[in-house]
Amino acid sequence: HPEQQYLDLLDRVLVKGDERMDRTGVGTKSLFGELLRFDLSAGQVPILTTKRVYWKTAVKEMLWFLRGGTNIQPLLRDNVRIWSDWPLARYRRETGSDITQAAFEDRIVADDAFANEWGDLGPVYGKQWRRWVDAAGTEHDQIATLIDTLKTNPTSRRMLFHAWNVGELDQMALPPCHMVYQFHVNTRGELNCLIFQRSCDLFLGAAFNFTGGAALVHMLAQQAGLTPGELVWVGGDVHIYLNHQDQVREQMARAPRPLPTLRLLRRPASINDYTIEDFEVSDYAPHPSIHGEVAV
Ligand code: DHF
Ligand code: TMP
Repeated sequence: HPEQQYLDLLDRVLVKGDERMDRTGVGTKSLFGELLRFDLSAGQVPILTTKRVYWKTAVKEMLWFLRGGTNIQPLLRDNVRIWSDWPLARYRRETGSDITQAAFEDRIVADDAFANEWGDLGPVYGKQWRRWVDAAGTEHDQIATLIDTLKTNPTSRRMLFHAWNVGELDQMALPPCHMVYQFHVNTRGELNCLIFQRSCDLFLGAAFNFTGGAALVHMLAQQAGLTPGELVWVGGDVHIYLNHQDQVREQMARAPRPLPTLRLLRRPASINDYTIEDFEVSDYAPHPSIHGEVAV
């Protein structure tokens, strides 16, 4: 079962991982340099079944990246709360306020000026993917360039986009984790994707990264006249937070179920025009969700 490699990785990290403190103060067990492969060619999509994953949230996050978004306001208007903690932490730190997360989110949604000042994460994924600014001040749309190359020169070995813009890291709420996406087209016209993720929260973030990556491959393949191939995921510092260990053990005790399938219901005119309604996931029958606190 394709999910077994993920469950085995959880086990390896728990058993063999170095235990140490990390930036957040929570502490992790961690291994360095791991690789997982997911075959997308038969329609199967890596949405974990050993816990319920809110796949629409992961796809909405990917659509937000593709629209060049860096402000959490459109996410919140779409009921996606996974990025709220970082702007909230900054707001509390800089104003001394003890506002609740719900009140902060309500204000971001209702008040554009407030959202502009406090809802932005800085030049994160969306900015770098769609509007990377070079030394001369010229903007580069890495996604448009990628799609163009997929169509015109699919044997290229230079099909990738990158979010690690060294000169802007200090303005980002969080430096990019899934920082490089490289693509490859095989002789059957299948689009393969390799994600390099420098840092991975195996219990919370990983599930979203696999699903978002698979959704991206489906969209790019459709736009370039290709079919989805393989998603190869490479992790640098792959870790389990110490306060997720019970949850991980519970998850590891569950038997994976058949993976669901993903289908795009229409072909939008461009990569900018996808909406969540374009994604159909079928036969997703996961085990119940498992809650874990995110380390900020
Ligand atoms: N920091 C840390 N420590 N771990 C992360 O995974 C992480 N991910 C980020 C930003 N910073 C991060 C962006 N992606 C959740 C999932 C992905 C994500 C951020 C948060 C999360 O909390 N997931 C919960 C709730 C899902 C929901 O609200 O729908 C989960 O149970 O999957
Ligand atoms: P770091 O910048 O100190 O590495 O912390 C980032 C944390 O967020 C780390 O635990 C990895 C996790 N993360 C993911 O796993 N996936 C993601 O998509 C994002 C944004 C973060």
